Amino acid sequence: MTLSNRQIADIFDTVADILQLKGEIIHRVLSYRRAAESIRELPRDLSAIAAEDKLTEIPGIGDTLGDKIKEMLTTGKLGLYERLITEIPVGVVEIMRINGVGPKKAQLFWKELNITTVQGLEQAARAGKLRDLSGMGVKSEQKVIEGIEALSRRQVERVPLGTALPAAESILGVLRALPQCLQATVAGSVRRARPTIGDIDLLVAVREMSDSPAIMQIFVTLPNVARILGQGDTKSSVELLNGLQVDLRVLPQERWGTALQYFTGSQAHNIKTREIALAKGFSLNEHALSPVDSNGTILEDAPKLLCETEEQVYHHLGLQWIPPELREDSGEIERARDQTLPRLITLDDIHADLHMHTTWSDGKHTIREMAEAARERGRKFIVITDHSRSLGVANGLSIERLLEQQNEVRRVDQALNGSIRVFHGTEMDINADGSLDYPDEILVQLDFVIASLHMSLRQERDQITLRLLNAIRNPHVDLIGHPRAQMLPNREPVDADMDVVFTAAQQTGIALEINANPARLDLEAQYARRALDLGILLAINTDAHTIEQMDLMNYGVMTARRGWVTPDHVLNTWSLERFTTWMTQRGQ
Ligand code: DGT
Ligand code: CA
Ligand code: CA
Ligand code: ZN
Repeated sequence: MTLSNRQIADIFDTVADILQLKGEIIHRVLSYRRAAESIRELPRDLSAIAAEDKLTEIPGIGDTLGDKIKEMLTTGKLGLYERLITEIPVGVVEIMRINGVGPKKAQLFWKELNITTVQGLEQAARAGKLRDLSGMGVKSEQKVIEGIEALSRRQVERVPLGTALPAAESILGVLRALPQCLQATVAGSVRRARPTIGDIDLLVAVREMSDSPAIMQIFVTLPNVARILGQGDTKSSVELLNGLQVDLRVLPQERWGTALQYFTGSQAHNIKTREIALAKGFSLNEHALSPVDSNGTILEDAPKLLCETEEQVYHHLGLQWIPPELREDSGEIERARDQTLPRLITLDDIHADLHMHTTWSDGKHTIREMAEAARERGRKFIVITDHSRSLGVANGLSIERLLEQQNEVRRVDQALNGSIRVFHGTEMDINADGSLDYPDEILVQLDFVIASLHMSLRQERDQITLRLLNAIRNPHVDLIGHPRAQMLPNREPVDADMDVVFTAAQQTGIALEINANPARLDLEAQYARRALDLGILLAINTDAHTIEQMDLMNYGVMTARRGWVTPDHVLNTWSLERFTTWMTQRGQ
């Protein structure tokens, strides 16, 4: 059996861990980590890419790692990994991953006390056996215990962007109101709009660093702070009641640009920008661009370049300013150098919402209420898409009720008199056996048809792929809703063969959804980007079950931006005329 992308990424991650434990040079460790990360984000199977001999086109994969991937694909194993795991017990790798332990200490506990499991480490720590080791003490022993406790407390490692962003905004609201605060923003993975977040990184600019302590004091005593993890003048960290960690950095206004660029990341993007800076004779960090000599040593007497804006940082590097959502070292730097970054979609481009539910199935508001709320939000047209008959749990519509609903949609549409157009559609289930939940003679009567997977999501790859193909090949279906059926942060996507799915979509001209609900964000960015490359149309929809959920559109837009999506490829940026023409032509 061939290894999946995920299995290969896991092997690379463990290799990185073990190499780090063995004290390998950090460059080698990082190259395995970067490869693992890159593989997890791939929109295609490694085996398919290998068959086209294109492994080295994957960011972070060169000849060496490409060969290792081939080895795993053909033999199901990696010789290097097999060797490494005989050298170091797996438990030691786990210990290394505990917050506050790291490779050096894991090695120490193993060599000195023969500790090879997390449980063994906890016992030793509680028995006071760690404090006498060299470099340890009562305090660091306590830290180990806390690290292990945090391990069991933290059920999920990452939280959805939809949890982190509002938490960040609410803290920023408090900080921005302080007189010492000149500006405040979120950086890190939240600013890059990753679908899940490790921790929140906030930045505040002040005129003088003497303004910092007052800000830090307010920050660490916010009402939703559970614990203070550290408090200083330049950096403080807290854990919120919901378990999220927030890092706040305070810095002088004149260094805002370099700091924002640095702390937005990603690490891979920053490695590249630092290389470019070095080639231009500068060392780039969060404080400044500092002139260096030919050995890369900072020239202390030479004046440093301070940047108050990110645009200045990128300008000094000879680059166009790069939208944060693109900063993953996946081609954005090359395009910025050529001044050819795409004009990414924004929330202002969105005129429509093509997926929403009402009281007819499992929504909370009526058709009229949803339509008026959409109009208030500036939408020019919407489609009402309640669930279909098989989805009993969601009060799915029988054929009779569906047709009855159509009358009401028409009435509401007329009553609103062109101030917003309301179309009638469905979110039809793709049944477990691959059949579609309504017959063609019913589908043909609807304005717009979404087909989605909701049940039997753990089926074998062939069956899941077949279900999607049946929907894609039906000429009455216009859009596949949340195509991978993932739930963030923990429910895995379906195991469909996405190459096959995309090829079929390309042939039939069906559109694929980016579902904006932060629990879904599906298609994810890398798949959206692949769809775009193949010329497949997209739609960004809220799938709102309440009026309030219509405001989640921005998460879909951020995801699309991460996927390099430009407005023209997205149905709901189109004019009413263009959309209706497209709709009418399909299914004929
Ligand atoms: P997360 O928190 O796991 O969702 O992901 P990020 O990207 O927010 O990562 P985080 O919080 O560790 O750091 C935020 C950014 O700050 C990161 O993208 C790059 C920068 N950064 C922080 N620490 C370091 C570091 O030690 N080295 C480098 N090169 N960059 C760093
Ligand atoms: Ca972070
Ligand atoms: Ca952080
Ligand atoms: Zn839905």
